[in-house]
Amino acid sequence: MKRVFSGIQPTGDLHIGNYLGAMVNYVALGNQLGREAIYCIVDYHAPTNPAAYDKQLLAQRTLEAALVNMAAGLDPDKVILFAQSHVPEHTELAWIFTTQTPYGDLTRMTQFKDKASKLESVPAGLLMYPVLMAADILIYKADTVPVGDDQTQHLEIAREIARRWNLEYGETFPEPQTYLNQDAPRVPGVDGKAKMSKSVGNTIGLLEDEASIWAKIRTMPDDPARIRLSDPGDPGRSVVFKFLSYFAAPELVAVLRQEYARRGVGTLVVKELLMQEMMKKLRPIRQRADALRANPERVLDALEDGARRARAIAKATMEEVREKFGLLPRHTKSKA
Ligand code: AQP
Repeated sequence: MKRVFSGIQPTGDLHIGNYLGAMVNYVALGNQLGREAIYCIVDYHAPTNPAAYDKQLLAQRTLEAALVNMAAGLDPDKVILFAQSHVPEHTELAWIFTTQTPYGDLTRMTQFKDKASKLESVPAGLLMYPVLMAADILIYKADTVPVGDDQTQHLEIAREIARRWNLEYGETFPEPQTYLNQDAPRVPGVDGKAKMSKSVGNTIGLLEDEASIWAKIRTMPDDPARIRLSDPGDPGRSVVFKFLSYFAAPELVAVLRQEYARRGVGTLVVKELLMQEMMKKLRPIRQRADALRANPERVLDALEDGARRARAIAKATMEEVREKFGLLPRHTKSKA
């Protein structure tokens, strides 16, 4: 059976970067026959970045992340959805992998260097993040991992960990492949520069208030090639057009590009259309989120059922791993 796995952090409000880069593919792969899809709210990853972790909010955010994924189309009858901490085998496997992973492989990770450079005191967990991520994936022997391209380097390390293990302890894990949304592998922030990230504060939240979204779109940087209205402009350099291409039909984008090039429309019109097209996609998600919020038991039940199903797979892998790793099996007391 082919297996898909991915995780999403409960570190704040999910944004359209998470949605386009990863969640859209969670749903698409979850609907494919012949694949088992496993998705996890990775609550043990959240405290690795002290700037994004809040013990008062962690449980609520974990529930909310599951709720938003269900509102975005994840069907817990078709996929396994659960909270990472409900399947403790993830951290057990992560420890075994930690003992087998060279320190230098972890210190060269771009995300580690980036995040660590902003902290006064760097938790060891931030360094170990990719090892826990490898354990999250490999404990299910998953071969396909839908993520944004910011995770490409972490997937390389997961493959290396699998390869090293298979060589040393015998064939156990597949080498998991990154599965990108080719149309939106890295969604830029509303500033048009850095990747859209919760920690940078350049996001559009999936459930954000419409007035607040419009305020962000209205003030998005304009096309740098159109300083004066008479300038021809270049939609290829315009972040507004980029966002439009995520949400509008390609025919509409093509017509608008032509109109824009012959100066028939200005950026404000494109921004208004972007708002309109984006809300067409986001409104149904909000409606489903409201319905789930009125009935949180549905989300809690889905997580409970998901953890039970995930744990059955994780336990079987750990039995195999413990034996291959050479640990003393637990002894069953004889009755005599
Ligand atoms: N801007 C993005 N474009 C495409 N994909 C993205 N992802 C995140 N941002 C973008 C993908 O979303 C999935 C879940 O991400 P995460 O929970 O690991 O959070 P993150 O990558 O840490 O998201 P942020 O907002 O960037 O958080 P901070 O600021 O804390 O680092 C992943 O598959 C990710 O690739």
